[in-house]
Amino acid sequence: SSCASSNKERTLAIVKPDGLLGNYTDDIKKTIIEYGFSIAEEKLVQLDEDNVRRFYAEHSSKSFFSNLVTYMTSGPVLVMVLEKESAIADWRALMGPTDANKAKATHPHSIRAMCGRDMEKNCVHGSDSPKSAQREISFFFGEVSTDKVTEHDEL
Ligand code: RTP
Ligand code: MG
Repeated sequence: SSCASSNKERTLAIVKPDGLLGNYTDDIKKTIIEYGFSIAEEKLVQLDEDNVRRFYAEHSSKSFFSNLVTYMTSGPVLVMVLEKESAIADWRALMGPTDANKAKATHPHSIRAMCGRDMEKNCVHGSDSPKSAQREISFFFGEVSTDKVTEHDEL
């Protein structure tokens, strides 16, 4: 109907380096489509340290931060804007809990159960609120910050 698009919400999803290198991208995308999301934007990028420090700035004081920077710069990532009604909450639910071991135990059909490994290597990211989604989408697809991210053309 003519009003359908007004209910749609956008969220930022990332297939992290372990997901990409483990060849889970096709299965993840299939699941995304099955669950009714559309992929509005996508690009493959190689993040550098500065990109990750800014993207995950909320975690800068955490003990795991330097490991997170190493992990997220270890290979290319696939960044996507997903669109549907309740996209933010629904994508978080589809990813499953942060700890992939917990995901395997309690959310066996989640994406992190499928391709994650532990508390850190959990193969996907999702925005956690409307405010985060807006910030993260413009981080990767806004006119100002996009050129700070090097496009990875070969994969
Ligand atoms: P994300 O932001 O990537 O979607 O993950 P999340 O909301 O489920 O989890 P968050 O608390 O925001 O943590 C961000 C990412 O940091 C890594 N992490 N490592 N070793 C650890 O204790 C630890 N805790 C978090 C994970 O890669 C997590 O997704
Ligand atoms: Mg988070």
